[in-house]
Amino acid sequence: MIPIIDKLERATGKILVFTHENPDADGIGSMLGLYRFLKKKGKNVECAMKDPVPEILDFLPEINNIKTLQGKDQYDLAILVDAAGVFRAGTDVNAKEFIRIDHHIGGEFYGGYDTIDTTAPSTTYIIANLLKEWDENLIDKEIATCLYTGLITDTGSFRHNNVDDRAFDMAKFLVKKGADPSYIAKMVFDRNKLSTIKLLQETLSTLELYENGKIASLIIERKTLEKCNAKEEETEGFVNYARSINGVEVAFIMIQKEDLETWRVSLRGKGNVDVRNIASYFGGGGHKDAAGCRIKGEKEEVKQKLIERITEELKKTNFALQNV
Ligand SMILES: [Mn+2]
Repeated sequence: MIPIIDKLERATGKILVFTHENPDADGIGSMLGLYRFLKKKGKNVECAMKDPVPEILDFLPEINNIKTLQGKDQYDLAILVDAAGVFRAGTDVNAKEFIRIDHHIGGEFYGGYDTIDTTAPSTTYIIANLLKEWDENLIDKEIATCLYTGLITDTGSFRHNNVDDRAFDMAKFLVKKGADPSYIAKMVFDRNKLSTIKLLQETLSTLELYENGKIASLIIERKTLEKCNAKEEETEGFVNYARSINGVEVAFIMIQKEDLETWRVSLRGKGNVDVRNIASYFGGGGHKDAAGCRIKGEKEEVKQKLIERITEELKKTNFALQNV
């Protein structure tokens, strides 16, 4: 038996399932799917995260049962999903023991029950496999909906380079279990708010290209968010418009934080440049085609630093190509 299943089967204390701050659909889908399954198993389980639920995910089953993560709550066992370490929770977590279920490379390890597969298309994929192995009959339409949602969002609707036959096998399994692909796609992709589209319009007007069109940048300042009456979570996916331009190898978006001096940077690649190298240079992390970091400084200065670093990575690629 897989160690983590054996461990959870035996667990009798208070269990927490939690995910990272600025949560995405894979983090929340993983958390809710596992939470509902453990509840059905009769476990004393809670799920919590630091930030409010992104409105776009309000359709997920069990969404109203998510608590606000607070350091003062004490747990016997805390299961972190879709994050490289407890530090990603954005707040203190009090537990006697931690387990990590994730697909990010590197990060913190808590022991032999950690279940990490860096080749998995999503964390919901890993959780679906575990639950299937543990007790397939307990996977209902609600759990399947949570897990399928993480699978389609983390794979960019089965378009990213993390997609292989396993992703489609899992999609088939979850659809058989009741996940409705058309309904979920509609809920996730076709409910844009007017404020989001207005913000997109403003954001696209900041588009700039560098290095003969190989690098593309977008910038969102705090005042633009305010002008459009939009929240930061509405910027999800904007960077992909810059990435989608023919010839662009690396696209990035800089989003100004509340303190006005920190920029949250999302980087996207197309397979030729490992954008994780760029993010990790600035203390961040992620995957080969999608990574992020935070940089402090003035707008132009931060942008120049990023462009310089990306140009370095591009050179490596050109050099590698010339030597083939
Ligand atoms: Mn993920």
